[in-house]
This record gives sequence, C-alpha cells and structure tokens, in this order.
Amino acid sequence: MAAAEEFFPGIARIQYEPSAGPGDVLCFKHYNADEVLMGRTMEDWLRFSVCYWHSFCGTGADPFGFQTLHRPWNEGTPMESAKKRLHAAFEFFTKLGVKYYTFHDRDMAPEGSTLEESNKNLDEITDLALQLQNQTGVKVLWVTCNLFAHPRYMNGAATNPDCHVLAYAGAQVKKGLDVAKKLGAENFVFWGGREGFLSIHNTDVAAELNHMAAFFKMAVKYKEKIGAKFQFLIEPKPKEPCRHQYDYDAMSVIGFLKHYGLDSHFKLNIEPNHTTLAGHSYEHDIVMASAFGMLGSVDSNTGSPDLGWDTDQFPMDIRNVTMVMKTIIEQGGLQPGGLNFDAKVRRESTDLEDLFIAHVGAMDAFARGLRNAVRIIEDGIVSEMMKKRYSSFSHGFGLKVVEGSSSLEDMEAFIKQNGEPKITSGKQEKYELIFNHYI
Ligand code: XLS
Ligand code: NI
Ligand code: NI
Repeated sequence: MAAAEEFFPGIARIQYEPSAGPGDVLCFKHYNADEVLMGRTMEDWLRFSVCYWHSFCGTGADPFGFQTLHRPWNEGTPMESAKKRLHAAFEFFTKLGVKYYTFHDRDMAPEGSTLEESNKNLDEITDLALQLQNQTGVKVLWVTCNLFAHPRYMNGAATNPDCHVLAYAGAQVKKGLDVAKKLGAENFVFWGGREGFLSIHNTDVAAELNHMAAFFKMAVKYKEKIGAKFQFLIEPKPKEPCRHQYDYDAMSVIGFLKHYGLDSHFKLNIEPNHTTLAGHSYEHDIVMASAFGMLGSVDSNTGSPDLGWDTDQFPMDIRNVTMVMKTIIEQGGLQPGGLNFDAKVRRESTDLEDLFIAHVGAMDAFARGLRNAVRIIEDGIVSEMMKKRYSSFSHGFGLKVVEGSSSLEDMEAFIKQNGEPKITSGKQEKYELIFNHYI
C-alpha cells in the first residue's frame, strides 16, 4: 500500500482460526473464505462489503449528543481528510479480507459550493480510489448519490415540488453514474430517504410518483448511453427521515416498478432493519423480493425490535442470517449484489478495534448462517415437507390451476364430485423444531 501512515497499528490481517477460544475476537472462527460449499467458495456466496458512510464517516453524534468517535483520518482540510480516509478504508478492507465497498458520492469527497466544484473534488478523490482498488484488488459493490443531506433536498429530490431541485438531483446522479462506471461498480443504488412526505395536506402524491418514475427513466437512459453494465437497485424503507416514504417495502417498490414499466431495469437492495421498521419480520422482504426474482443485494444489518428507528446494528443473530442465506442459496446467489454491512458501531464503542470486531462478528455470523443453510438444503427434509404440502398442485385439477386452464365452473364440478376437503395440519411447530436443529 502506498499509504505512509498506518491507521490500525497492531491489527494484522484477520485469519481463520477455527479452534480459537471465546475471548479471541480478532480472528474468524467460521468464515473460511476459500472453503467450498455447494460448489462455491464462502467468499463467493457471501460477497461481503464494507460501507463507507458509517465505518469511515460516522462520528457517533446523535440528536442528543456530540461526537464520540474521534478517528485519526479526520484531520486537515476536507480534501486532505478525504484522502486520509480513503487510505484508512483500504487498509481496513485489506486487513479484514473483504473484497467490496460501497459509498455515497458525498462521503467519498466533500460537496463544493457549485456542482462543478463538487464534481472536481469527486474526480480527484476517485482517481486515488481507482489507484487503491488496482493495488489491492478491492472493488466497488455499489455507488449511490446522497440526495437527502443537503438543505436543497429537504422536500425531496426526485419528488421535490420544485423541478429546479429535481434538476440538481439529476445532475448529481449523472455524475454519480459516471463515477460508478469509472470505478467499475457492480451496482448502483437509489435510496429515497426524502422521497415521500410529512404531510398529505401539501403533497400531490400522484404528481410526485410520476416525477420519480420520469427521473428513473432518465437514469436508465443515461446508463445505456454511457454503456454502463451495473445493476440498478432501489432500497425500500418505510419512513425516517420522511414520515411516509414511497419506497415503503419490497412489495410497494415492485408494484411501483411494474406500474411504470421499469421492472426490467431495477432490482431491490433489501435492508432488514428497514423491513422490520415496515412492521414485517426480519427476513420478510428478502423472501418477497426473491420470490419475484428482484432480490439484487442486501444491506446487512439489524435493528433493535424494541426501538422504532433504523439503529443499523451489525447482524449477529444466527437465526436471522440463516434464513437470509437459505433464501440467497435458493435463488442461486446474490451476484452482482452482495452483503453490504450498512451498520455502525455504537457511539459508545469508541475503540478503533471495535470497527474490526463488529465486522468480524457479523462475517462470522453470516458464515454460520451459510453453513446452516447449506445443511438445511442438502438434507432436504424441509424441502420434502414443503413439496408434500403443495403436492395437490402437481397433478389433476391442481395442475390445471397452475397452468391457468381451470375455471370457476371446473371448481364447482370438482367440489360436487369430491365434496369437503380434508383437514390437513400445517405443522408449524415441526418446521420450527427442525429449523432449530440446524442452528
Ligand atoms: C438509510 C439507508 C442508506 C442507504 C444508502 O437508512 O440505509 O444508508 O443504504 O443511501
Ligand atoms: Ni442501507
Ligand atoms: Ni438504513
């Protein structure tokens, strides 16, 4: 590495040490990158990614308290610290052994006082990013534009009532797409934090949704024009900072995309903490998006079920990650998406090593989830039970339903001939018990 300064002294490359004890936290006990499971390496199934905004820009400040995390890379002018931050980040990726990272345009380089200045800053810092990517082999999982922090976006970006603001967002996304192409990003994310409303009284919902669709169509067109190959992803979230966000959950986004004929151009980036904010179970949107062939990537984190906001904690719950990995294996993997840790260390976790411990813990949790899911799938007990549960649709009248060749008249005739269906147990507890066997 070209970095003169070491930001994480005393921490070496994290190794796989399966027999390490409970107190050994700077090693993997389960994640063995090169180990092959069901025909693929663990690294390939998991496609881990570190996020820039929480891990390298996070300060620990919350609405009630000041900065608690003082990082050695936050020194000098904004451009100087942007460069230091990049070196620190690449040292971190390499020591952790993660091959992907994600960032917002504005966490990579500071916003200037004009669009031209912001773009110039971005060009300079992404030149360095490209150099570090080439040196280390670390790649960009996705890029996104920050269309929510600047005051101009307080009433939304693509759904702003003022088309001047929409134009600014468009200009920013144009540059974001260029940057994503320059760095070889594999995906590009849209998260609409302020695409929604606080009050229905001042909001023309139909107009705003039309504008948002028009905005996405322009992005699709520009992506095609520059010949970029990355996958577009929309990240649903029901609220925060808006009271109501249009991209509420997986099914709302899928409905929106299909309504506007955009579904072949986008997939979904599902963040489980957003899913639980929408009132669903942890794995709900991952399963729903996957069922529609729309699960593109995962912002791997977790919330506190007793709190009503996006706490962005590192995913450590083995049951949850086993469910996620089972869905991912069943759909044949996440590529070109990945498991991006959109998670932050607590503001009380102030040591630099806590950043490593958090990622190591989450990666090991996912490695266990992967191993568990592989056993569930390879044993085939659950899938056999499921197959049996739906077996009436594999022949006769059920098959006609599946093929779309039955009618209500057929159903009436079927019932007249066969009478009352028999009561069949759903066996929920049996499924739960078997699932627990694997975790
Ligand atoms: C916020 C979102 C955000 C997106 C990227 O809640 O998770 O961090 O992932 O803009
Ligand atoms: Ni996210
Ligand atoms: Ni989030």
